[in-house]
Amino acid sequence: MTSVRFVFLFLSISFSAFAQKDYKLWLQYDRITNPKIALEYKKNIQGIVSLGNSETDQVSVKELENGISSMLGNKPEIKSEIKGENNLIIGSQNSLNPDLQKDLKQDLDKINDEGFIIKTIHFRNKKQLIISGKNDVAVLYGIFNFLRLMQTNKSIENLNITDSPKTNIRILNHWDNLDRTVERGYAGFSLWNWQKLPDFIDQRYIDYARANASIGINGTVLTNVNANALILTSQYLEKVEALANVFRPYGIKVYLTARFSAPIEIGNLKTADPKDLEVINWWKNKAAEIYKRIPDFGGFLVKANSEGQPGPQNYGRDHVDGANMLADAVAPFGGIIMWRAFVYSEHDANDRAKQAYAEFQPYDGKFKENVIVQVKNGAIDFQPREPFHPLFGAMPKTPLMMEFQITQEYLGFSTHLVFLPKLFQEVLESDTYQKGKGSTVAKVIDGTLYQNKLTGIAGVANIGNDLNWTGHPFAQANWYGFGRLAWNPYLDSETIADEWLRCTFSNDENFIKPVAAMMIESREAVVNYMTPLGLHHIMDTGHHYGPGPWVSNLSRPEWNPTYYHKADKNGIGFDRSKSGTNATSQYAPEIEKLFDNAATCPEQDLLWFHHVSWDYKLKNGQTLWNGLALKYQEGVNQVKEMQNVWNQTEKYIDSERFNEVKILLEIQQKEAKWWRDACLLYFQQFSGKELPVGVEKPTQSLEYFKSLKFPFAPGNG
Ligand code: GCV
Repeated sequence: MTSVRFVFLFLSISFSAFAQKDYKLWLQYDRITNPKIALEYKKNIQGIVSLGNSETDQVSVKELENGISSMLGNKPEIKSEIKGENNLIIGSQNSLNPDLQKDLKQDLDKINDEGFIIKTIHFRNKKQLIISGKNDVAVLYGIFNFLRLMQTNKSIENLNITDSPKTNIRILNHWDNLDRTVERGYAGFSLWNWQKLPDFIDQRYIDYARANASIGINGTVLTNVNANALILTSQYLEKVEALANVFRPYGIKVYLTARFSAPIEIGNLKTADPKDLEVINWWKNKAAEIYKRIPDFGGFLVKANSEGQPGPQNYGRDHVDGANMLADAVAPFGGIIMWRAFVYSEHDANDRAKQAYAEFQPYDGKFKENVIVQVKNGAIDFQPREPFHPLFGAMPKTPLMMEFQITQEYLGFSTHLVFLPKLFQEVLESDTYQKGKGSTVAKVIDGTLYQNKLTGIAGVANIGNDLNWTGHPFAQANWYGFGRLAWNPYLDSETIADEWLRCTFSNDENFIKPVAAMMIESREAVVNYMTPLGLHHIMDTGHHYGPGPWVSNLSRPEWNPTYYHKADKNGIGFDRSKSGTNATSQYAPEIEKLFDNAATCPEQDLLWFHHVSWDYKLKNGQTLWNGLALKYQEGVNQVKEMQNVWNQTEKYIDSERFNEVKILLEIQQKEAKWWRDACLLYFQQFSGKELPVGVEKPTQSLEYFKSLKFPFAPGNG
């Protein structure tokens, strides 16, 4: 009995230590081990003086106190006034005394409403450090930035930092259902415990807000775009209000998805026609009801007339009618509408990749001021690699916001280590040429290309109630990286990986260097073992887990992988050039020209735009068939190399996270081989060619791979 109890005790101790590390994300605040750095920090932070007293200010002081005492081993003194030197003074513009305001005037002029200043000053002849901004949330951003400087062991001796976010709406989209399942969620169930809300406030809600604020995320859409109207009933709005109250001090606004047919489903109306007066009034009253509860409610995100969701077209109206009607309802309260452009129809025989552009581009300039159109990064659907969406840059009179997917629907779920900032960066850096050279997607998104006032980036969240929030410890880096890029779309993924590793694991260069390189490589690895050379959407259908290039029996043609790869005896790939669907014509002439010609098309996108023969010569002299097979093999080799790198890290980090990642990489390696073998065996039927030297022989038959079924794969509703 005793030994059983002992074992249980032991297990629960090690379990909670494990849970704690994983749970703390990038806010570990580990003790600083470098004595020189620790000394410098101690010298410069003799006390904390908080000049403000709002809820946010209190959160700021608490975060500083916790962070600093955990990193330095002793609690800094909290002072009520600026006495002595080497204090850390925190306070927003209005709380600064006139002398400080004068000292910081130039810096305050440089930042926007959410920007911050971290500066070493000499105030009344004494050296001090000050963190300020135009309001208390901006100061909180500064504080998290300061703590990050400490976590990454940077000098704080002589600071002079001003930084402002480049986009206004930096938002997570939770595809969370009211029954707590998460569409395309691979980290457990939804964080939102609707049954216990509004009375029970889970500590997780607070830690979620902290984590988001630490990377500058300022909004969250709580519910799935495949929306349930019930969220708009008073029974649920009371719960939403409770969450909004938790998030407010952290500068996070709450948004909801609006089901277009809600006036019928919960309002007892006969129609949801956006031109119907009763419908218009219903939405106006609903908005008023929400704002009465939540005065800073952000607005609605809407998926309409897409994949079976109701919308204005059900009543012979268009997207502009629908979006503008909702925009009018929230405008008096300062709300916005994020209207999604993710549309394609089974009644449209056109190439799916062309449909969103064809439908939305003509609406340019027709939306109300408080509407922003949310566009996925590519024209199909969050593939391991897609060329940038042709709508970017093509709607100069309409604000467009980016929709990235942080959850790995098409990238191995939460089992595969894939560092997504690399993918995000590739998209943001893409040059649309819509206003000449240098018209990058980032400039469309941050509004500098067309001087849009409303700007934003959304990320489909990868968060659930798993102990480590995201299923894979490294998937935390994708949440982190998304936030950092939403703040500054020009950051590079190397910087993000470096920061995240230092804050999450260790500052030891021997750990950082190889692991950062592994993260950077991981994105190309997944492309190689799943969809090399521009292949796309060949995942098994429905759940999208594993390969399914053979699937061809679904009712909607564009749901079948065979629609996308078009492999036959003559070759492989989707001809989107002039000789095919002419999707290339949706890009600016410079890009159209580049993509339209197989010889100039970047090889990474070749099969996205061209159907080429199995003997087509690649730039490295290989035939297409050999090159494709070698790419699949390269992907597998890259995962093996990731394992080698990881296996060397044991001495630098805790054994719990080390082991967890090790096991996950073993699964990733197995699944990379599964992808390689299944795809090559399938495509070989058409190419009729042997595998080239260097490609390992498959260990199973094509029939075996085809027989695999996953009826309960997660995230599939
Ligand atoms: C929320 C893809 C996903 C769907 C998702 C949809 C969307 O089709 O598979 O699960 O639905 O995108 O973005 O609306």
